Amino acid sequence: MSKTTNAKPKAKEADSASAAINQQLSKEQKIELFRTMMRIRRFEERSLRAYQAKKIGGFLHLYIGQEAVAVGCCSLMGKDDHVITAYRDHGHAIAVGMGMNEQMAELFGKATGCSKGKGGSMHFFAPDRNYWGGHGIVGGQIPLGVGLAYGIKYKGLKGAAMAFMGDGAVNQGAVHEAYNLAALWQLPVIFVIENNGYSMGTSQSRSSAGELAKRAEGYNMAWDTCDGHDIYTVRATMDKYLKLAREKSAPAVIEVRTYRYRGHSVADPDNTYRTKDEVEEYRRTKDPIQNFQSRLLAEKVLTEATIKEIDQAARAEAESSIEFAEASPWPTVEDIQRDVYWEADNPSKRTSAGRLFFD
Ligand SMILES: Cc1ncc(C[n+]2csc(CCOP(=O)(O)OP(=O)(O)O)c2C)c(N)n1
Ligand SMILES: [Mg+2]
Repeated sequence: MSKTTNAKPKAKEADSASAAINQQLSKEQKIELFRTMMRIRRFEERSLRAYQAKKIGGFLHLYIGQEAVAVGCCSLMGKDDHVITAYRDHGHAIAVGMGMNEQMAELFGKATGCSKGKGGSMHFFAPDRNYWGGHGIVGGQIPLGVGLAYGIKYKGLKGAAMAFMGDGAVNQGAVHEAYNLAALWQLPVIFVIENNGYSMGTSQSRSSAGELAKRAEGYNMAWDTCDGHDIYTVRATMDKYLKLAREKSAPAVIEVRTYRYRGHSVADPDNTYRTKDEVEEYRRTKDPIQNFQSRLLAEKVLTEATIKEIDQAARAEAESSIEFAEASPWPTVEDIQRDVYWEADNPSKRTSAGRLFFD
């Protein structure tokens, strides 16, 4: 993985467990964070097997290795906070509370899926949980995240939008247009760069000049970096900037350093741009679930027995989501044009003119 030259102090990473936001966690809440990370990992592993069995078509971008980022960030959400991300979106969906059944059904293309089987892996949505997807155009979700923040401010709410992107997305022009408006209009948005070191098969050092989050300085925005393998650090860092966003409507760019163990999409070759040793080294020394597990064992929050129980329950839940997806109906032909344009679904309220579909 390419090295970044981070000039920022890392003292906060030394003991993020002592940050107030982590100190105030109850034993049950810590177990819940751990359980959510474990559920993401088991869901992803099970969906990979289903993909290999040809039950899932299209792409499948797994979140394995990055669990502490989505769970850490989403665990801080209040009722007026919103989340939007790219196509690597299963982890965030579980982190905001979406069930495995509607996720697996979506992967299978079934009508009971979270997007009625019409979105697939890259387009998980749960507006009722303030989760706005699931977007396939690299960086395309970032202006939309600024729109969410604009809505929050316009309505006078004390919320914030978290707009997630990868390390490759930072080079998209639309991201810079979004930064500009967020800073100009002082919108409550946190741009979260999940830096897993690669965009497809291109390492950060081959694609990006300078330090990623520091680009915020050009827009007079706050920025920071943090270790994304440690959920306490993610929470401590994000809490600070979420509070500034909610209370002072201040935007920020946060780079969270993480790693993905699987190929970009599971159908992609994974041995051409990085070594097996590199992946193994991350697994052995930085795995976010192992890290948190060790912490919680030391804190006497978990025991070997409870870890096993949580793991088995997550596996069983993933397995039963497969059964649910298998048993679910396919979307119908009649349904194909529904949920595409709001105007088509609500003709009596339509105010625009023009044709919505091609003949
Ligand atoms: C505008 C656009 N260009 C190219 C692609 C093809 N593409 C899909 S994912 C990806 C890499 C993005 O990497 P990164 O932002 O680091 O996210 P990660 O996959 O690591 O989560 C590319 C180039 C695309 N989907 N959209
Ligand atoms: Mg990346």
